[in-house]
Amino acid sequence: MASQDLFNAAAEILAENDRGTYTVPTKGLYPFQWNWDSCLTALGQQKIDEARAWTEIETLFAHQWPDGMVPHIIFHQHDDGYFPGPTVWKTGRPTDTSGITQPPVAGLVLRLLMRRAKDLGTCTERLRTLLPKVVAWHDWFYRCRDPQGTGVIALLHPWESGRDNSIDWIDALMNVPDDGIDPYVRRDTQHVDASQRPTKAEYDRYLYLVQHFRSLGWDNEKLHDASPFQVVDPGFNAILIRSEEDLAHLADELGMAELAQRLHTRAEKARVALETLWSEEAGQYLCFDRKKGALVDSRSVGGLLPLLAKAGTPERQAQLAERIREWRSKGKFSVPSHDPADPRFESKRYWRGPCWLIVNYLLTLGLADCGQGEVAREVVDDSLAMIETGFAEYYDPISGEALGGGRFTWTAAMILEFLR
Ligand code: 9WN
Repeated sequence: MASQDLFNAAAEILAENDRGTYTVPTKGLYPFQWNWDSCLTALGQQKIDEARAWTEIETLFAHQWPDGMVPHIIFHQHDDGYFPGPTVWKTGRPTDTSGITQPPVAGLVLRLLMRRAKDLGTCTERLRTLLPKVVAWHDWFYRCRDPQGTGVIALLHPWESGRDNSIDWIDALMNVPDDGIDPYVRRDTQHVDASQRPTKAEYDRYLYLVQHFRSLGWDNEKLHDASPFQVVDPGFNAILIRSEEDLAHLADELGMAELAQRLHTRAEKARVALETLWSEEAGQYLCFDRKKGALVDSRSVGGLLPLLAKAGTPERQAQLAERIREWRSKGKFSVPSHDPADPRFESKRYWRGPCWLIVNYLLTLGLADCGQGEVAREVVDDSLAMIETGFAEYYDPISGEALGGGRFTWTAAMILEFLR
């Protein structure tokens, strides 16, 4: 497709999924506002309507919890098409929300929006209001998800990672009980072929965790220690570090030197802690299971994302870039969400193998920063090639086939970024 046609097709999807002050990921399958979807979508929206992009993020932060947490779903309107809905979460917020969070891309997105701002005065004003809220979210992460002060934070639910059914979580998740769960009916498998979605055994545990946290009144001062699932994800932590540094730069630009220093210092500590997740044997970063006290033997794309935080030595960064090429050579397109050489790899099942354009985008930012521009260009080319099969939720890295939900918002937004 010619660039202008692609631009128009992507813009049409953003418009179609726009609900005025927020955007749904796709009609039917995901009828509410999702946290990291919205932030990444704002990047695409900026190309069309800068003011609308800021509104997207402001709407999300209008539903921040008093303790600083920013929920992963905001249930703006009633819709039975998605499970689990507000009656399962029961978080008791004025507008219903879920009770867990998602990858903190807001900070890095805000810096990009500012760098490309057309109406600098208005954007600066909007940033002044948003920045303290994003900082409060980061403070929440380190207070509630790293109570021992290790420098890295833990996820308490696979949905928080945004990489829901990754092989990274299998072992830790199977240690979560599956008894006493209220009867439920999944809706996702009514929209999408079940072979492209998580299994029932996984959903049972996802729901056990939700019910367990609900029974603790969603009190974030208690949840970490009480959770049977505590996993440190290098990808999630890298996003947090990158966003933290971007917030520090923005704070500096706003003349908030003290805040900028505090954020820089915390990011530095996190960067050092992230290196404890490096595995020489795997040649990449791995998750750490806090309950077990051990690294997780699972080579997923989460372990390549530290490129985004410019983590590690140039040698380690080169190894991560090498992984991307190696995984691509076993299929056809980059970047599979898991090493195709792993027998547990599944090319069509959600986060067990398929390529996701948002992850590709984050990796291209990191690759470019780490002096790996050539690999970054290959990732962009592959992303543009896969889009020929449709603006899908994810793609088979071997065939390039469009999978999951269709006419997907953040996929369209990423195409607008790649066309830049
Ligand atoms: C649970 C909306 C979200 C993304 C996640 C993706 C998927 C939800 C689900 O869809 O997760 O949050 O029900 O499968 O894994 O990254 O934010 O697009």
